[in-house]
Amino acid sequence: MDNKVAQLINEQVTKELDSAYIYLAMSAYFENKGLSGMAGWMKVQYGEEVGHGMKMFEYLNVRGIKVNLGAISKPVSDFGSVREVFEKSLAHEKSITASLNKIYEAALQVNDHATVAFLQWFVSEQLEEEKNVTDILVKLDQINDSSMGLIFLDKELGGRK
Ligand code: OFO
Repeated sequence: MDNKVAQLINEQVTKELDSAYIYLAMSAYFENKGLSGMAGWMKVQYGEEVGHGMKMFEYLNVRGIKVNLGAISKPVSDFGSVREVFEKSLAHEKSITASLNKIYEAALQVNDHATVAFLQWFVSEQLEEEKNVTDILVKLDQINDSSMGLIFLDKELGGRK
């Protein structure tokens, strides 16, 4: 495998695990605010991110590349509002999409078709991740600070499996 592509995927393993940690901190925030549905939603997201990291980890193994795990940074654990949490989540997902696009382009440049095919799943997944959070932000707009609306949204998000 091309060195640059291998290095970018290696870095992406850490970024996915970093994402997991970010969402776990968001889950803790919601739990502390009594929003157990949102806390559960974030816990599911945490699990998905670990899954993403492990997919990359296994792919490097299959390609015979040694995985070098990087440091995970301390996540933000306090937020000004529910909306701020989801805004931060959307901004984070956009940065992850950009990071994946960079790997995709690097793999295309060296005609690494296996990696391009491998990354297709992540490209679709990012579309879904950004849409999920955007939909929640739209609902938060509709609720417009109504505490009843927030209780209903919390219940709805708690249904995420
Ligand atoms: Fe792994 O997609 Fe979010 O960060």
